Amino acid sequence: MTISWYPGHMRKASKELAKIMRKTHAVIEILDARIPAASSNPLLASIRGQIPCIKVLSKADLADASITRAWRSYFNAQDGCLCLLNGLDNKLSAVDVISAADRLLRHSRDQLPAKRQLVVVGIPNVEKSTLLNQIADRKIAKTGNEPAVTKTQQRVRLDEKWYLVDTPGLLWPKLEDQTGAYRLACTGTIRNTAVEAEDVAWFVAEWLLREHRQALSDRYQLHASIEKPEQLLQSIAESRGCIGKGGRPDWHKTAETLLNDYRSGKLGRFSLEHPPE
Ligand SMILES: Nc1nc2c(ncn2[C@@H]2O[C@H](COP(=O)(O)OP(=O)(O)OP(=O)(O)O)[C@@H](O)[C@H]2O)c(=O)[nH]1
Ligand SMILES: [Mg+2]
Repeated sequence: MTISWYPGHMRKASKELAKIMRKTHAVIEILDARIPAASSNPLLASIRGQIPCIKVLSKADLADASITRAWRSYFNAQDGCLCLLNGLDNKLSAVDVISAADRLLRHSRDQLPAKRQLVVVGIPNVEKSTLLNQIADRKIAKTGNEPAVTKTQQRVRLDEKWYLVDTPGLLWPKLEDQTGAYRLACTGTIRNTAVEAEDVAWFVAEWLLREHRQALSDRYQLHASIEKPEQLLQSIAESRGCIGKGGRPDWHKTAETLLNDYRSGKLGRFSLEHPPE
């Protein structure tokens, strides 16, 4: 199945984002630490243009720590860019974000107005609103473990100089790279009505069997003979009681079980992407 998801509210949100860029001094682009390449939205790159960017690798608690460090070095080597990590075990504060923005803008300090604006952008469900609440230190924006929770921009004052704007999660009109699209789907970025859970679980099963066989064996007590995705899914259906009418496996429930285990980190901390050499 070809994955594609660009609902009308995203088209509208991208226009609204372009409008506030003129008054924006730095952008905070949130990337999923497990898939920093697939979660880099080309539409956001073009809307941002040359505005300095803090890249935040989010949900770092779910990604491989050493691969995430390599990604941080990769982004820190880019012009006009500074990379920070955020996760349950390493929460960014307003001080971290403001001092990163000040460092990024140190050469143009004299031309900056008294009131400055940071805008949080990124794909859906990547923790933009969570970060806004976290650094404002109060619950302002609605958050939720599903894509497209935020539908409108929301602005909050951080200190006497800095304002922060939360924005709706954005994808782009055509997901040309379907491997990237499947990575987005398996981390929970694409609304579940726009994908088949069984297809996404198959993608995850193939990848885990190839790269993280031991983690699968530990969680599902796999028999050594299991090599193929269909065998893995059959085994999960049996061991987790995902059985439907007539005693046959309920493939949808089986798929959701595997996806939930992966997304919640129960299988381990795994990154799907390495930085380019
Ligand atoms: N593992 C992990 N999950 C997190 C973390 N922060 C947030 N989450 C999860 O990410 C979900 C989505 O967070 P939101 O902040 O609503 O995401 P968003 O980017 O604002 O999403 P949209 O508004 O839909 O674009 C939350 O419900 C949490 O389940 C984190 O540091 N680690
Ligand atoms: Mg949000």
